[in-house]
Amino acid sequence: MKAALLLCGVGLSAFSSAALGGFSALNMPRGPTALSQDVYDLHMLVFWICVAIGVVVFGAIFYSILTHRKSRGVKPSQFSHSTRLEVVWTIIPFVILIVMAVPATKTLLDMEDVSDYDLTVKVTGYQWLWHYEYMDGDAEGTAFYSSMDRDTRLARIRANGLSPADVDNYLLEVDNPLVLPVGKRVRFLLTSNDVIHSWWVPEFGWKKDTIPGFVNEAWVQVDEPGTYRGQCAELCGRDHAFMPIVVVVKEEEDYLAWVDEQVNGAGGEQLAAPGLPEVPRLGEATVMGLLANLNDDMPRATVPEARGGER
Ligand SMILES: [Cu+2]
Repeated sequence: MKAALLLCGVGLSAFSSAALGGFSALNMPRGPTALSQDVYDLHMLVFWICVAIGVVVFGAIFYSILTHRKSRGVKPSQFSHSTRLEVVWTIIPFVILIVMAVPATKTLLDMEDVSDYDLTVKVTGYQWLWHYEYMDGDAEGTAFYSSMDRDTRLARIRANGLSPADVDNYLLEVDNPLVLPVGKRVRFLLTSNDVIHSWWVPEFGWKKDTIPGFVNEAWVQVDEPGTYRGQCAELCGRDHAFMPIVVVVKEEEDYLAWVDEQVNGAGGEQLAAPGLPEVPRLGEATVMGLLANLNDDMPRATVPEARGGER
């Protein structure tokens, strides 16, 4: 009997640690930025408040069912309208809401504050790829399209014999990733050429819609070099699931080498994918003009339908 209990105990603890390990994989990622840490902390605060409320409410229900049931001869009390109770259950939720609202407001304000940036990248959504343009800083003028990589495209077609299992980062890899310097405050200006898309890298802690005729703003400061992946998070059409986002964050030196390659080397030519149209380049003043005068003269370029596989 003791052995069976011990076995049960070991089994249970193994199950719970596996469940906890799995939980962190299911949970929101912490991310490499101070902002994403704040978002994660906020998420966990609200989560644990919900857990506590659940435990208290269900605890009260089960306690009442078990100890005050009819079969134990308990007589129900006949009172109605307790003013004291009404006051208590109004004040407690109010306090809980304040506890959640204060850090949430602080984080939201921080998220929307795009001042004091070091460089600006304009992101334009297309059905179904992204266009990035560096509007200032060392890489000013660099612009390129970023679409799903060739191996993933091939693996999507069964006749190729290439299995998705054989492709690294299937559906999450691009030909030209967005490259950013580490520790720099990057402002994004996000817009769209055709329909609404949404630029989302989960580890950055936010997503932002890209809307035709509008320019949305967001920012990120990544403090750890690395590769961060995301996808379009808006149902934008047939190939909605096939417009991944890859952001490569490089150390200052590596970033400058990349910039040099784009500005002076062959990088620019490679990046101008054949068959894709030139996107009109917008200056800072133009973008600000657009913000003030929405829906007017939004530059449009059409992307040819047959793009896949020819690269
Ligand atoms: Cu999209």
